[in-house]
Amino acid sequence: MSDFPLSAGGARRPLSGPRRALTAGALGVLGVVTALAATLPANAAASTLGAAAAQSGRYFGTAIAAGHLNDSTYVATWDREFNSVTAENEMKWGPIEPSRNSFNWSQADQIVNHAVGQGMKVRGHTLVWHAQLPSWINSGMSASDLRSAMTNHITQVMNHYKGKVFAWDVVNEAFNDGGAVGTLRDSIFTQKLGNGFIEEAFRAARAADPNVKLCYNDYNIDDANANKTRGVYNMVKDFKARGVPIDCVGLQSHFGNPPSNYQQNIAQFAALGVDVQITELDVGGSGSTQADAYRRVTQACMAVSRCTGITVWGITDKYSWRSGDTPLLFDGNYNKKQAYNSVLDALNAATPNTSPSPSATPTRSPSASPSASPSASPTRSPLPGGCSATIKTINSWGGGFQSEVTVQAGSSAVNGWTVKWTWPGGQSISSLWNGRQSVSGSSVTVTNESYNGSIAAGGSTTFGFTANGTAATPTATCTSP
Ligand code: G2I
Repeated sequence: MSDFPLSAGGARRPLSGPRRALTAGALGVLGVVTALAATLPANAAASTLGAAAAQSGRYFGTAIAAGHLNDSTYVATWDREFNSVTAENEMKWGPIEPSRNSFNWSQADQIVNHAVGQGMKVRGHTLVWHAQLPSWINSGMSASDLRSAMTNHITQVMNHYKGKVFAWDVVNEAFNDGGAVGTLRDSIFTQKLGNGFIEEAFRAARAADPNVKLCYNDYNIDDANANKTRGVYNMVKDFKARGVPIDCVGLQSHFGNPPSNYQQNIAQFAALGVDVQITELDVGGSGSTQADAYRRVTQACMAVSRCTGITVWGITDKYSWRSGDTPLLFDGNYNKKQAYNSVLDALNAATPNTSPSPSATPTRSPSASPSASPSASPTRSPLPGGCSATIKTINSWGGGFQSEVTVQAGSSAVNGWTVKWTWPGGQSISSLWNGRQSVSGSSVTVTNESYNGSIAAGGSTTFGFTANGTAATPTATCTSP
């Protein structure tokens, strides 16, 4: 299957415009800038995209690829123009967890650390997606194994970026392009976990971090009336009605022209009580046609208070995933295109009454409030040659909690471990990862998986679970054969 979803977006994918049209457009830029400058409000003279967006409380971001960070003009343009970033590929499941429960943070960290150093926001992209999966996720897995892998992935990645990422694309591109309203794309997730995998992923994400915005992100959901849009709309409405945590919808917006009802579409999602973010904007074309499309997209977002920010899918046409369409705001030589000026102008023209307001902060479902103070069971010193286990509460909410258990080897390496504890008050595990559980009444026994049984002398590994009931940290014992 192609990784590139615009085979579907192809219906609206336009305009592999000839380069000479772009050049003509670029030559016209000076005149346009002069004409527009005269119409700018006196108080709105920001000269970069990020600063202009910030005037109405919004962000303007770009996708960044770690592989281009050695291009100094790329980095300089990023720093100058943008106040938010999305890693183009580096946080996807395959790149970041290439082997099970072993994470390669380095490339994503490079992007995040640079952004944080510059005071930028960071969007997390993406936790659960059918594409760019690691090869160890495969059809040989059982449903419970895939569920454990998914929960662990969500938990570990969100924990790593806690406090740095403000919004996560929890699930990406789960809906079908054709067919009846509400049909999901066939994937390993639907095959093993059924349609409920989306809800499971959002619940696991909220348990991992109650303070980050959780988004559903997709392409071709820009037209207010399209079947695909209706499917996502119905899902968000249902999630809101049932208290499934969701805070935002991402409209990727890879297109040639925004649909005429694009603003209405943003407004209809916002009316469900979620933020809307334009997450991967790129508009094929050139010159004034492209500039006009970009202007209409920006104006549509500025017109809806819950449209909180825009991210373009790259800085320069030369590195775009669809570079033949010249879809970005800077040409291959980092010159500002006509589209750049139309976006800057539309950002500067945003009126304060459309600013995202505090009342737009999503309300959390009651089940999502974090515990005031995480607690841990007493640490026991490992016996020489043996192991010890400590249970720590990571999160708790009305009726449930999430824990992490650290298994530590003593002065000798451990090859296989078993952790046991007894629940004090009727708690029960709903999902456990990185271990195999067996339960007998209130007694729980967890043994290692094949991939995490060996612990070096003095080293440790962790497993985790979510459970029903009041958070508890019983004393656990650990034995190794
Ligand atoms: O396809 C456009 C976007 C649609 N929405 C989700 C986004 O995550 C997606 O981004 C694109 C990246 O822009 C591409 O850069 O996702 C593609 C993969 O589905 C990315 O392409 C991959 C290539 O397929 C790999 O061969 C390559 O190793 O980029 C990788 C890194 O350059």
